Amino acid sequence: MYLDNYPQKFPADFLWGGATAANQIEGAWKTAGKGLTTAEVVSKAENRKKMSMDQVDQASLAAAIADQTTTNYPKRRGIDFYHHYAADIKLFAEMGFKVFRFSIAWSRIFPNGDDQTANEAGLAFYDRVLDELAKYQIEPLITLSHYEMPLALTQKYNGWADRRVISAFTHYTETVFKRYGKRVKYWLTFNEINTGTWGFHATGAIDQGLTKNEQLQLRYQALHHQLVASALATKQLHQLVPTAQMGCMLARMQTYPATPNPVDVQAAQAADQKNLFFTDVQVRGEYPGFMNRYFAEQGIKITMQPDDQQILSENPVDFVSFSYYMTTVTQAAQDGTAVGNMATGGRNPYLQESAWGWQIDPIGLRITLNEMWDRYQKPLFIVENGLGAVDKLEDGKVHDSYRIDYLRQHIEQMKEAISDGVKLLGYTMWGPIDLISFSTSEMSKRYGFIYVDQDDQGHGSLRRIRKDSFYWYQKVIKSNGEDLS
Ligand code: BGP
Repeated sequence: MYLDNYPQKFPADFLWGGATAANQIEGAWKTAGKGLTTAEVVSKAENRKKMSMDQVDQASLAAAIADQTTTNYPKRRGIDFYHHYAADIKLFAEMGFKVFRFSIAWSRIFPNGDDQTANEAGLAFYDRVLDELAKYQIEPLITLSHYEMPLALTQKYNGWADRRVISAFTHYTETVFKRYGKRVKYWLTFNEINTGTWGFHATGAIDQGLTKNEQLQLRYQALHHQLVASALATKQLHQLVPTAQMGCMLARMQTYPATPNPVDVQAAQAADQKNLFFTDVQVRGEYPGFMNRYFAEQGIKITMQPDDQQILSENPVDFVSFSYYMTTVTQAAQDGTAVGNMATGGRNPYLQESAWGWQIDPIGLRITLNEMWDRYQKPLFIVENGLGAVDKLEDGKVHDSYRIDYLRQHIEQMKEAISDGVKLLGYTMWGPIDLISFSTSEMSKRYGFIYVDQDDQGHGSLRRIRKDSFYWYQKVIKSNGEDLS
């Protein structure tokens, strides 16, 4: 027997599609009993290269609650997917989507997060979305928590900092598994769970005014609660719907050593470990030794209950999903230069960057896929990747060849990784329809194949227009990734 064969095509059942999040598309922020979410009290960034996500303290929170308009809080209006979902899904179907990733707004189902009874009108909305997807045989991929939670849980418990939020969450997850479980095979617990180390948008905990160390303590404790909640949700899903699969979701930030100097290589490895810590717990079921050391050295003490470790080890996820936008560079002596929205790393002189300063690295995706596969040996799913750019609408058209180039280069590298032996389930590019930016709340940072007529102030007809990339992606899906021209 000779070993002279390897995969050179995407698997026939490869899941092509797109990904969104409730707070960036739905709007209808007060409709049908929905409660206010943490995403809806975060105001716009002051400028394009600055992040707005964590500028929440008690004063800004009070001001946001008093302000009943959508003007300064674009995530309250989204792109009004709540009322356009049928037409939007029809457009996804026209492109040939096999999968659509979206998130459920917890506060549509439980307006205060810990209500005893679910809000039927909220549940019914996602039934309608699922009906529409079923019509076109588009597989749903649902994120249970994507950068938002009911604001009432922040007010009552300071979000995930308080262990009691775990039971509120598992009540919510049990409710949605029972309601939608038969129709949904793929689920994710927390979007980009690792970004909880950055604060409010992911933990729902206000920690302004604390020292850096106190902030870290609070955030890692909140994240421990999320890791336990994630394992408990995985257990529930497996019990309630044995055929369904749970995935974890990491903002993967591959980092390269700035030089071959071993001190830089070691620093890069340590930075990488902190990124991979979360998936390590969710896949391998225990806190890795390097984090125990890090916590001890930082004076961080994670409070655990006696059976937490068992919960984590008995309920690993079924597949590993991640977002991929950029890579970073690590030096032993960091200068703190920010690259992209969540990374603190040096610039890579070999790479181009987007208008928002995110460094573009298609080959890094192949490297990442190989490393993730080597480390976990579980099926991978790229659930976000894309280019935020300023699009120009000319004569009713958008010629976004830059977006096509970006996506083509990344898809080529996915194929290389598949040839390397990586098991990849699918690809949901980020923002198939223009939506509100997570980091800056701009509308003008567009990712979509579908243009949405709305500006940063919220003016516009909300009309949906197919961009050039729409027809390109249609061709990509039709040829199962063979025709990328
Ligand atoms: C990821 C988030 C998404 C998203 C995307 C693009 O980090 O999971 O919610 O929006 O990044 O980021 P942005 O919208 O800031 O350009």
